[in-house]
Amino acid sequence: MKIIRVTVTPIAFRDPPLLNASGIHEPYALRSIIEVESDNGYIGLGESYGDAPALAIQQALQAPLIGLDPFNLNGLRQVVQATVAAHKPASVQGAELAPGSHASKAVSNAYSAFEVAFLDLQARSLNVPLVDLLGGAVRERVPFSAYLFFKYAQHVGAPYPADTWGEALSEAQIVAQAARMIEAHGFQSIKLKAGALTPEHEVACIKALKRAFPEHPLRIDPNGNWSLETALRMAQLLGDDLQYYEDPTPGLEGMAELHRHTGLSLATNMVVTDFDEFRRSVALNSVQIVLADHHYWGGLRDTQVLAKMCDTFGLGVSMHSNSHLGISLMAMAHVAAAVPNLGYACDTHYPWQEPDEEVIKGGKLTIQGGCVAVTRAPGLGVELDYEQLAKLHEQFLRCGIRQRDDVRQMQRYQPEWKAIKPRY
Ligand code: GKR
Ligand code: MG
Repeated sequence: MKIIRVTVTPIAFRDPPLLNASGIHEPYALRSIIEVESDNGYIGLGESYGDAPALAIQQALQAPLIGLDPFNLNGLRQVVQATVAAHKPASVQGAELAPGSHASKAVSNAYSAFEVAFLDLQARSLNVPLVDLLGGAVRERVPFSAYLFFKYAQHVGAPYPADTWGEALSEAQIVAQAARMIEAHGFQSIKLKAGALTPEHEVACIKALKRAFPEHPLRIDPNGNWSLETALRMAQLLGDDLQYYEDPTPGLEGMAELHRHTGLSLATNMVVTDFDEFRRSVALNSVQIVLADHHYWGGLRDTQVLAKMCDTFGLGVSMHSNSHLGISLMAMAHVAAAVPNLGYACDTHYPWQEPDEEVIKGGKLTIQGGCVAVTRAPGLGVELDYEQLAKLHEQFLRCGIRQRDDVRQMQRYQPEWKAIKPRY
């Protein structure tokens, strides 16, 4: 089997004005859609970062991958390494919440983007679901959590009509957001993205959620925007309200000290983002739960390796998310289905994406009872809708955004806004 076509299409889709530690989401999120076609007529799909540095490498890989056997993942890795070495990607400022833009992750990001498409292609040609290539599903349905954000009602400059979620800044508005998300998708656990408003207010919102949803495990994620002192103070206020405390304070050392003082379970997608940081985290006992993300951990197979290592070192494992569409959601579901020790509902931004902006046939995938059902059709079990792909590509060309920058976007609301970490 030989690859005869590789196409990387950048797309942009509407993204609500969601607040976070860096600032605020821009009106459009960027992704790339990857197609890898083999000489027996199958097409494997992938979805990855669409920010300029990641996209440049993905596009540079289109030609050198022609002729490769899609079963040759070691060959893919060699081609990716050579292409990244030739490109020397630079680090991007203001994008620390978009791991796709970290220069140090260039090889694992690019490898992952194509590994998923290669595995999809392998599975389609073998007529099996992709999860079977990962050892088979230990669960048919993968749990996800309701991912809440503080948000404004409308983007600055009103580039398109306001979304239907409205403003969410107060306790009551956050509880209403959770209620709507749970009503629509049946989520069984709740995550609040924090680090945006004052820590005391964000903790008060957790308390309000606890009163409204006493049975739902809760998490708060300030993205390292609280000093150690603040994180300790908030831990006291939070008591045992949380299932886990996600990235409250920056750095492996800070997290280790927080755990030493509080005994709380700490989760991360910020201080353990590669195997070297994993090793250092184990030595310091910095975190107890690693939030994997195949997009920057080097693909579906390396995510399984990470999960195995978590098991070996007695750590929990779950999954992190950035803004994404259905190909990524299904890739997450297939790998999560093949991770026996997945102990917590995974994150997903998916409910925030508009129903008319899915790139797969049939529109948005359903999340029911808080779970995504793992497809049993060959490969990832999803097909590209080429009209939607063309529409979202057009939107990419028009929107003018080439690199996520939540800091610069916040400066459009507050010109004096600065990137400060930790802010509180
Ligand atoms: O989309 O604003 C966001 C999130 O803050 C995202 O960028 C983070 O990477 O969801 C992520 C997280 O759990 O840290
Ligand atoms: Mg996080």
